[in-house]
Amino acid sequence: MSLDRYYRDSVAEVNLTAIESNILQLKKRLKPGTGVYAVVKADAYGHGDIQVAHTALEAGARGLCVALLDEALKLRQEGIEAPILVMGWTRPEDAWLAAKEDIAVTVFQEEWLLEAEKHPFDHPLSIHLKLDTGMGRIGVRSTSEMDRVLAVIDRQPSFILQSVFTHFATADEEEKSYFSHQTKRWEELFGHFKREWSHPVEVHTSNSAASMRFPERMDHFVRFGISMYGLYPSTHVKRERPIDLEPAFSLNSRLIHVKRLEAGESISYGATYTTEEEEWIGTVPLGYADGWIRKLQGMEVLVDGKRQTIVGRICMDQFMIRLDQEYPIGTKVTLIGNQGNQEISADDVADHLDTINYEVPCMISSRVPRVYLRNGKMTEIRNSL
Ligand code: PMH
Repeated sequence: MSLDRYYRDSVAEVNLTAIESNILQLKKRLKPGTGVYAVVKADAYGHGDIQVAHTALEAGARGLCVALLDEALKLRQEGIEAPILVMGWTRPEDAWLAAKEDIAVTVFQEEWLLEAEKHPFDHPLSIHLKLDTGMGRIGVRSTSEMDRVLAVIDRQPSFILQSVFTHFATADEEEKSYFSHQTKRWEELFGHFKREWSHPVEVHTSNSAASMRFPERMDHFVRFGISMYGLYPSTHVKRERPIDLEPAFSLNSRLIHVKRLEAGESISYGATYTTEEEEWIGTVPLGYADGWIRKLQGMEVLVDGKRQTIVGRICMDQFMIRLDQEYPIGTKVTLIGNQGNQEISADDVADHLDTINYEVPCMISSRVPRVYLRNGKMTEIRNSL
C-alpha cells in the first residue's frame, strides 16, 4: 500500500529534476540514435520505481530494465506501457505471463526455452539473448550453447529474438585489460551470432560506466543505472568526471530530544560511548530498521551546517549524536545531502561502510517515506508502510 501521508520526522527526498538532468546529459554525450533504458530494479535503487520510471521516460528514456518479473509486473500494473526488460532469471513456467504483459525476458539456456514452450502462449515472447563475456553470472558462454538456444528460438514462432546483450564486470576501472578481454569475447561470440542469425536484432552492452566513458562505442541502447541517480560508478569514474552528475537522493531527520550530560555518562546499548566532559547529546528518530545500520556508529551527520558525530550504538529506531552546542527540538539533521557549504554524500556513507554507493540508497528501508521534488517543489509522497 502507498499512503500519501506520514507522521515521522525522517524522510528521504528524491529530486526527480536531477534524474531528468542526468539522463539528458548522458543523451548529449551519446551518439545520436543511441537509446537509453533506465535501470529501475530494486525499487529504482531505493529511489522509488514508479516515480523514477515516469521521470526517465519523460526525459526520453526508451525503456526500462528490472531484475525480476515481479518488478516488471508492478510497472505494468501502474499503467507504464514502455518496453520493459527483465535482466535476471524468470521462471520458464512464468514466461507466458511475461508474454501476455509484453515484458521482455533474458534467455540463455536451451532447457529454459524447452520448459517455457510447454505452456501455451497467446502472445509472442520477446527474448533478449544474454552472452556471458566474462561477468561469470548468467549468459551463453560458447558458440555451441548459442547454437542450441538459437535453434529452439528459430523453430518456435512464439519466441521473438529481439536483442543480444552482455554486461561488463570492470567498465568502471582505470585498468582496462579485463574490459578489453570482455570486448574481444563479445566480438567473437557476437560475430558467430551474426553469421548464424539473419533477422535483425538490437544490441546493448553497456552500464553507466561504459556508456559515459566510451560513448562512441555504444550500440542501439545503453542500460543506465547508478549515474541516472547522480552517483558515479567508482572513484575512478568520479575523478574522470565524463558528466557532471547531480545526486537525486537525500536523507533528513530532526532532533527529537536534546540534553546536556555530565562527564562520565554513557549512551545507548552496550554503553559503548561515555562522555568525557559535559556534552550536548541529541536524539535522532531513525535507526537500523530504517537501513541506518549499526556500522554507521562514528559516522557524521549535519546539524546547523556543521558535522556532528553519531555516538553510541545505533538502535532499531533511534540514534544519538554529540552536538557542538544546544539546539532546539525540531532542528534539521541531514544524513545524506547538503547543509550550507557542507555535504555528506552517499559516497561518504559508502566509504564509512567500506562498500559502494549503490548499496546506500538501496539500504534505506521502505519504512522511510520518499518525498518527490520537481524544480524544488514537492510533487508526491510515498509512504510504503
Ligand atoms: N545491466 C545489468 C545487467 C546490471 O546488472 C546492471 C546493474 C546495470 C545494467 C546497470 O549498471 P549501473 O548501475 O552500473 O549503470 N546491476 C548491478 C548489480 O547486479 N549489482 O550492482 C549493480
